Amino acid sequence: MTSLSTPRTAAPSAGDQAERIARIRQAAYRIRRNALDMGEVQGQGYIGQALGVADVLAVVYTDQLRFRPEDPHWPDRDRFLLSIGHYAIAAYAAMAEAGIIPLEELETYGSDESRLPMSAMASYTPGMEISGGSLGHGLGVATGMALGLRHLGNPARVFNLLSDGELDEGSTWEAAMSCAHHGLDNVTAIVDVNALQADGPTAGVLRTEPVTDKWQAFGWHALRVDGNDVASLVAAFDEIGEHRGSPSVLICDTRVGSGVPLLETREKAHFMRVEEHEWQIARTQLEEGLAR
Ligand SMILES: Cc1ncc(C[n+]2csc(CCOP(=O)(O)OP(=O)(O)O)c2C)c(N)n1
Ligand SMILES: [Mg+2]
Repeated sequence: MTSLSTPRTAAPSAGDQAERIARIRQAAYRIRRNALDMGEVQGQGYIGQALGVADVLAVVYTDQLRFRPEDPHWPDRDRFLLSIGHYAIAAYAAMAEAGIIPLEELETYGSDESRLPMSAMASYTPGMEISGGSLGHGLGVATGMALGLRHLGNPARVFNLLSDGELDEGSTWEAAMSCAHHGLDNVTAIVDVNALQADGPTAGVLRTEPVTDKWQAFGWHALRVDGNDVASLVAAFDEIGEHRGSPSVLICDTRVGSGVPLLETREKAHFMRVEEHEWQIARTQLEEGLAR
Protein backbone atom coordinates (compact mmCIF):
# COMPACT_ATOMS: atom_id res chain seq x y z
CA MET A 1 0.00 0.00 0.00
CA THR A 2 1.00 3.63 -0.34
CA SER A 3 2.32 5.51 2.65
CA LEU A 4 -0.94 7.43 2.92
CA SER A 5 -4.29 5.79 2.46
CA THR A 6 -6.86 8.33 1.27
CA PRO A 7 -10.58 7.70 1.17
CA ARG A 8 -12.22 8.36 -2.19
CA THR A 9 -14.31 11.46 -2.55
CA ALA A 10 -15.69 11.16 -6.09
CA ALA A 11 -18.10 8.28 -6.76
CA PRO A 12 -16.10 5.43 -8.31
CA SER A 13 -17.28 3.65 -11.46
CA ALA A 14 -19.00 0.25 -11.04
CA GLY A 15 -15.81 -1.55 -12.13
CA ASP A 16 -13.62 0.45 -9.76
CA GLN A 17 -16.08 -0.19 -6.95
CA ALA A 18 -16.08 -3.95 -7.58
CA GLU A 19 -12.28 -3.91 -7.58
CA ARG A 20 -12.26 -1.92 -4.37
CA ILE A 21 -14.60 -4.40 -2.64
CA ALA A 22 -12.56 -7.38 -3.90
CA ARG A 23 -9.34 -5.78 -2.62
CA ILE A 24 -10.85 -5.20 0.83
CA ARG A 25 -12.17 -8.80 0.96
CA GLN A 26 -8.65 -10.05 0.27
CA ALA A 27 -7.38 -7.84 3.10
CA ALA A 28 -10.08 -9.24 5.42
CA TYR A 29 -8.94 -12.75 4.53
CA ARG A 30 -5.35 -11.92 5.47
CA ILE A 31 -6.48 -10.23 8.70
CA ARG A 32 -8.34 -13.43 9.65
CA ARG A 33 -5.30 -15.52 8.75
CA ASN A 34 -3.10 -13.27 10.91
CA ALA A 35 -5.58 -13.66 13.80
CA LEU A 36 -5.52 -17.45 13.48
CA ASP A 37 -1.71 -17.40 13.49
CA MET A 38 -1.70 -15.34 16.69
CA GLY A 39 -4.44 -17.45 18.25
CA GLU A 40 -2.40 -20.57 17.66
CA VAL A 41 0.56 -19.04 19.52
CA GLN A 42 -1.59 -18.98 22.68
CA GLY A 43 -3.86 -21.94 21.78
CA GLN A 44 -6.93 -20.00 22.85
CA GLY A 45 -8.27 -16.49 23.22
CA TYR A 46 -10.45 -13.86 21.62
CA ILE A 47 -10.36 -15.52 18.24
CA GLY A 48 -14.11 -15.53 17.66
CA GLN A 49 -14.27 -11.74 18.07
CA ALA A 50 -11.22 -11.21 15.80
CA LEU A 51 -12.76 -13.26 13.00
CA GLY A 52 -16.09 -11.51 13.52
CA VAL A 53 -14.71 -7.97 13.28
CA ALA A 54 -12.16 -8.67 10.48
CA ASP A 55 -14.34 -7.22 7.70
CA VAL A 56 -14.94 -4.02 9.67
CA LEU A 57 -11.21 -3.61 10.34
CA ALA A 58 -10.33 -4.36 6.73
CA VAL A 59 -12.53 -1.49 5.58
CA VAL A 60 -11.27 0.84 8.31
CA TYR A 61 -7.54 0.13 7.97
CA THR A 62 -7.23 -0.39 4.21
CA ASP A 63 -9.90 1.97 2.87
CA GLN A 64 -10.93 4.67 5.34
CA LEU A 65 -8.16 5.69 7.75
CA ARG A 66 -5.52 8.20 6.72
CA PHE A 67 -2.19 7.36 8.34
CA ARG A 68 1.49 6.86 7.67
CA PRO A 69 2.52 3.34 8.63
CA GLU A 70 6.12 4.40 9.23
CA ASP A 71 5.13 7.41 11.35
CA PRO A 72 2.45 6.38 13.89
CA HIS A 73 2.58 9.81 15.57
CA TRP A 74 1.98 11.85 12.40
CA PRO A 75 -0.12 14.76 13.79
CA ASP A 76 -2.60 14.73 10.89
CA ARG A 77 -3.38 11.00 11.14
CA ASP A 78 -6.90 9.77 11.68
CA ARG A 79 -7.09 8.24 15.15
CA PHE A 80 -8.41 4.72 15.63
CA LEU A 81 -9.26 4.10 19.28
CA LEU A 82 -9.78 0.54 20.42
CA SER A 83 -12.03 0.70 23.49
CA ILE A 84 -11.93 -3.02 23.98
CA GLY A 85 -8.47 -4.11 25.08
CA HIS A 86 -9.23 -7.79 24.58
CA TYR A 87 -9.79 -7.14 20.84
CA ALA A 88 -6.06 -6.38 20.56
CA ILE A 89 -5.57 -9.60 18.56
CA ALA A 90 -7.92 -8.22 15.91
CA ALA A 91 -6.22 -4.81 15.89
CA TYR A 92 -2.72 -6.33 15.54
CA ALA A 93 -3.95 -8.52 12.69
CA ALA A 94 -5.25 -5.43 10.89
CA MET A 95 -2.20 -3.29 11.75
CA ALA A 96 0.07 -5.95 10.25
CA GLU A 97 -2.04 -5.92 7.09
CA ALA A 98 -1.74 -2.12 7.04
CA GLY A 99 2.07 -2.23 7.39
CA ILE A 100 2.16 -0.67 10.86
CA ILE A 101 3.44 -3.84 12.57
CA PRO A 102 5.85 -6.25 10.83
CA LEU A 103 4.05 -9.47 9.92
CA GLU A 104 6.74 -11.65 11.49
CA GLU A 105 6.23 -9.91 14.85
CA LEU A 106 2.75 -11.42 15.20
CA GLU A 107 4.26 -14.67 16.43
CA THR A 108 5.35 -12.88 19.63
CA TYR A 109 1.69 -12.16 20.51
CA GLY A 110 1.10 -12.39 24.26
CA SER A 111 4.62 -13.47 25.18
CA ASP A 112 6.97 -11.77 27.66
CA GLU A 113 8.89 -8.81 26.16
CA SER A 114 6.51 -8.68 23.19
CA ARG A 115 5.21 -5.35 21.89
CA LEU A 116 1.89 -7.15 21.34
CA PRO A 117 0.31 -7.90 24.73
CA MET A 118 -3.01 -9.76 24.91
CA SER A 119 -4.72 -6.61 26.19
CA ALA A 120 -4.00 -3.44 24.21
CA MET A 121 -1.35 -1.10 25.66
CA ALA A 122 -0.61 2.26 24.05
CA SER A 123 2.91 2.39 25.50
CA TYR A 124 3.84 -1.02 24.03
CA THR A 125 2.55 -0.99 20.47
CA PRO A 126 3.19 1.54 17.70
CA GLY A 127 -0.13 2.83 16.40
CA MET A 128 -2.16 1.75 19.45
CA GLU A 129 -3.68 5.08 20.51
CA ILE A 130 -5.10 4.08 23.93
CA SER A 131 -4.74 1.29 26.47
CA GLY A 132 -7.59 -1.10 27.17
CA GLY A 133 -8.68 -3.00 30.25
CA SER A 134 -11.55 -1.12 31.81
CA LEU A 135 -14.39 -1.05 29.30
CA GLY A 136 -16.42 2.04 28.41
CA HIS A 137 -13.74 4.72 28.18
CA GLY A 138 -12.92 4.86 24.48
CA LEU A 139 -15.74 7.16 23.48
CA GLY A 140 -14.92 9.71 26.19
CA VAL A 141 -11.31 9.84 24.99
CA ALA A 142 -12.50 10.05 21.38
CA THR A 143 -14.70 13.02 22.28
CA GLY A 144 -11.81 14.84 23.96
CA MET A 145 -9.45 14.12 21.09
CA ALA A 146 -12.01 15.27 18.53
CA LEU A 147 -12.60 18.53 20.43
CA GLY A 148 -8.85 19.08 20.57
CA LEU A 149 -8.44 18.46 16.86
CA ARG A 150 -11.27 20.86 16.09
CA HIS A 151 -9.65 23.59 18.24
CA LEU A 152 -6.39 23.05 16.35
CA GLY A 153 -8.16 23.26 12.98
CA ASN A 154 -6.88 19.74 12.24
CA PRO A 155 -9.22 17.88 9.83
CA ALA A 156 -8.19 14.42 11.12
CA ARG A 157 -11.03 12.09 12.07
CA VAL A 158 -11.44 9.98 15.20
CA PHE A 159 -12.80 6.43 14.99
CA ASN A 160 -13.71 4.44 18.08
CA LEU A 161 -14.45 0.72 18.01
CA LEU A 162 -16.72 -0.35 20.86
CA SER A 163 -18.26 -3.69 21.72
CA ASP A 164 -21.93 -4.33 22.48
CA GLY A 165 -20.84 -5.09 26.06
CA GLU A 166 -19.63 -1.49 26.32
CA LEU A 167 -23.18 -0.29 25.79
CA ASP A 168 -23.78 -1.49 29.38
CA GLU A 169 -21.41 1.22 30.62
CA GLY A 170 -22.84 4.55 31.78
CA SER A 171 -19.63 6.28 30.72
CA THR A 172 -20.33 5.35 27.09
CA TRP A 173 -23.63 7.20 27.17
CA GLU A 174 -22.18 10.23 28.99
CA ALA A 175 -19.63 10.48 26.20
CA ALA A 176 -22.30 9.96 23.54
CA MET A 177 -24.27 12.89 24.96
CA SER A 178 -21.23 15.13 25.19
CA CYS A 179 -20.02 14.25 21.68
CA ALA A 180 -23.42 15.07 20.17
CA HIS A 181 -23.72 18.25 22.27
CA HIS A 182 -20.50 19.53 20.70
CA GLY A 183 -21.62 18.46 17.21
CA LEU A 184 -18.40 16.50 16.69
CA ASP A 185 -18.86 15.27 13.14
CA ASN A 186 -15.17 14.26 13.13
CA VAL A 187 -16.12 11.29 15.35
CA THR A 188 -17.27 7.93 14.03
CA ALA A 189 -18.18 5.27 16.58
CA ILE A 190 -18.32 1.68 15.39
CA VAL A 191 -20.19 -0.78 17.58
CA ASP A 192 -19.43 -4.46 17.13
CA VAL A 193 -22.74 -6.09 17.96
CA ASN A 194 -21.74 -9.74 18.14
CA ALA A 195 -24.58 -10.41 20.61
CA LEU A 196 -22.02 -11.80 23.07
CA GLN A 197 -20.44 -10.75 26.34
CA ALA A 198 -18.19 -12.43 28.91
CA ASP A 199 -21.18 -13.71 30.90
CA GLY A 200 -23.21 -14.93 27.93
CA PRO A 201 -25.50 -13.54 25.23
CA THR A 202 -25.92 -9.76 25.36
CA ALA A 203 -29.71 -10.07 25.35
CA GLY A 204 -29.51 -12.07 28.58
CA VAL A 205 -26.85 -9.98 30.38
CA LEU A 206 -28.46 -6.58 29.81
CA ARG A 207 -30.89 -5.78 27.01
CA THR A 208 -29.39 -3.05 24.79
CA GLU A 209 -31.84 -3.11 21.87
CA PRO A 210 -33.08 -1.12 20.10
CA VAL A 211 -29.48 0.05 19.71
CA THR A 212 -29.99 2.32 16.67
CA ASP A 213 -32.91 4.16 18.29
CA LYS A 214 -30.85 4.81 21.40
CA TRP A 215 -27.99 6.46 19.47
CA GLN A 216 -30.44 8.50 17.43
CA ALA A 217 -32.12 9.67 20.63
CA PHE A 218 -28.70 10.82 21.85
CA GLY A 219 -28.34 12.99 18.71
CA TRP A 220 -26.17 10.73 16.57
CA HIS A 221 -26.35 9.97 12.87
CA ALA A 222 -26.85 6.20 13.19
CA LEU A 223 -26.61 3.45 10.58
CA ARG A 224 -26.81 -0.31 11.05
CA VAL A 225 -25.33 -2.89 8.68
CA ASP A 226 -24.31 -6.52 8.39
CA GLY A 227 -20.75 -6.19 9.70
CA ASN A 228 -19.60 -9.20 7.69
CA ASP A 229 -20.72 -7.74 4.36
CA VAL A 230 -17.85 -5.67 2.94
CA ALA A 231 -19.98 -3.94 0.27
CA SER A 232 -22.53 -2.76 2.88
CA LEU A 233 -19.75 -1.60 5.19
CA VAL A 234 -18.07 0.42 2.44
CA ALA A 235 -21.35 2.08 1.45
CA ALA A 236 -22.06 2.97 5.08
CA PHE A 237 -18.56 4.36 5.77
CA ASP A 238 -18.72 6.42 2.55
CA GLU A 239 -22.08 7.84 3.61
CA ILE A 240 -20.75 8.68 7.07
CA GLY A 241 -17.70 10.37 5.51
CA GLU A 242 -20.07 12.86 3.86
CA HIS A 243 -22.21 13.49 6.93
CA ARG A 244 -21.82 16.84 8.70
CA GLY A 245 -23.26 18.43 11.84
CA SER A 246 -23.32 15.50 14.28
CA PRO A 247 -21.19 12.49 15.18
CA SER A 248 -21.93 9.23 13.39
CA VAL A 249 -22.21 5.68 14.64
CA LEU A 250 -22.07 2.54 12.54
CA ILE A 251 -23.68 -0.39 14.31
CA CYS A 252 -22.26 -3.60 12.86
CA ASP A 253 -23.96 -6.95 13.39
CA THR A 254 -21.14 -9.48 13.23
CA ARG A 255 -20.90 -13.24 13.60
CA VAL A 256 -18.45 -14.64 16.14
CA GLY A 257 -15.97 -16.84 14.21
CA SER A 258 -17.02 -15.44 10.82
CA GLY A 259 -15.19 -16.98 7.85
CA VAL A 260 -14.38 -20.25 9.64
CA PRO A 261 -17.48 -22.51 9.80
CA LEU A 262 -15.84 -24.76 12.42
CA LEU A 263 -15.68 -21.83 14.84
CA GLU A 264 -18.77 -19.99 13.61
CA THR A 265 -21.04 -22.93 14.42
CA ARG A 266 -19.49 -23.78 17.77
CA GLU A 267 -21.21 -22.59 20.94
CA LYS A 268 -20.42 -18.90 21.30
CA ALA A 269 -17.67 -18.24 23.79
CA HIS A 270 -16.07 -15.01 24.94
CA PHE A 271 -12.75 -16.85 25.38
CA MET A 272 -12.47 -19.59 22.79
CA ARG A 273 -10.43 -22.77 23.10
CA VAL A 274 -9.23 -24.29 19.81
CA GLU A 275 -7.66 -27.74 19.88
CA GLU A 276 -4.23 -28.31 18.35
CA HIS A 277 -5.54 -30.29 15.38
CA GLU A 278 -8.23 -27.67 14.63
CA TRP A 279 -5.95 -24.80 13.59
CA GLN A 280 -5.13 -26.30 10.23
CA ILE A 281 -8.80 -27.14 9.61
CA ALA A 282 -9.64 -23.52 10.42
CA ARG A 283 -7.05 -22.23 7.92
CA THR A 284 -8.29 -24.56 5.21
CA GLN A 285 -11.89 -23.49 5.77
CA LEU A 286 -10.86 -19.84 5.64
CA GLU A 287 -9.12 -20.38 2.31
CA GLU A 288 -12.12 -22.25 0.92
CA GLY A 289 -14.33 -19.34 1.89
CA LEU A 290 -12.16 -16.89 -0.06
CA ALA A 291 -12.35 -19.07 -3.16
CA ARG A 292 -16.18 -19.08 -3.08
C1 LIG B 1 -15.60 -1.70 33.31
C2 LIG B 1 -15.39 -3.17 33.07
N1 LIG B 1 -16.31 -4.05 33.54
C3 LIG B 1 -16.13 -5.38 33.34
C4 LIG B 1 -15.04 -5.85 32.69
C5 LIG B 1 -14.82 -7.35 32.51
N2 LIG B 1 -15.04 -7.76 31.12
C6 LIG B 1 -14.01 -8.02 30.29
S1 LIG B 1 -14.50 -8.41 28.73
C7 LIG B 1 -16.13 -8.28 29.18
C8 LIG B 1 -17.23 -8.51 28.17
C9 LIG B 1 -17.72 -7.26 27.58
O1 LIG B 1 -18.58 -7.48 26.50
P1 LIG B 1 -18.04 -7.61 25.00
O2 LIG B 1 -16.85 -6.78 24.86
O3 LIG B 1 -19.20 -7.38 24.10
O4 LIG B 1 -17.62 -9.15 24.99
P2 LIG B 1 -17.25 -10.10 23.73
O5 LIG B 1 -18.12 -9.75 22.58
O6 LIG B 1 -15.82 -9.87 23.44
O7 LIG B 1 -17.50 -11.49 24.22
C10 LIG B 1 -16.26 -7.93 30.52
C11 LIG B 1 -17.56 -7.73 31.22
C12 LIG B 1 -14.10 -4.90 32.20
N3 LIG B 1 -13.01 -5.26 31.51
N4 LIG B 1 -14.31 -3.58 32.41
MG1 LIG C 1 -19.79 -8.53 22.41
